[in-house]
Amino acid sequence: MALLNILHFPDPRLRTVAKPVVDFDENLRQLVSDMFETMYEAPGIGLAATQVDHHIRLLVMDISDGRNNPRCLINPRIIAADGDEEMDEGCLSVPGYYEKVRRADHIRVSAQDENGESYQFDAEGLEAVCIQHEMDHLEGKLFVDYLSALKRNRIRSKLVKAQKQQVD
Ligand code: K1U
Ligand code: ZN
Repeated sequence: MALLNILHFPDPRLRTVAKPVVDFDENLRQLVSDMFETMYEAPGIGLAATQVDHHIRLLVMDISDGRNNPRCLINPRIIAADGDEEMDEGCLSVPGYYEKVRRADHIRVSAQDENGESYQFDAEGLEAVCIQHEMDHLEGKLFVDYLSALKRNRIRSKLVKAQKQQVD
């Protein structure tokens, strides 16, 4: 098991569009395990492979209060979406900032598990929001992209300043 480094906005690697997973092998299962460890330690309720500089269509999540309901989505697709809601979102790649984002409230998702088995499920509320947030990462998109340019640039400046202070 290993903790992985989480990329921070505005790192350009966060803009990479992830490629489909084709090999369901031991390397993939090790990455999934490391991503869960990294997400729980952060702590976060989700983590996309993009955030740890692996550009494949893989995300992990656990929105349960007990942190005991791990879920791994590989090659996820939203096959139906309904309603919309506005919810405060945070991001481990944009540390310290929470902003409201409007997204679909109910979604039906198709994905594969670590063994390549396909499955489908319905999600709503925070689970639906988290899946959409993580799937955006796989497209190189961040929640700050839904904000005004003014807000996004303010966040960028503050994070760049904080990152420089960490190096100095
Ligand atoms: O960076 C990420 O993609 C993870 C992100 C997921 C997310 C949060 C809120 C709405 C949508 C998506 C986080 O987990 S940020 C941290 C967070 O929200 C949290 C952390 C610990 C306990 C509860 C929430
Ligand atoms: Zn995020």
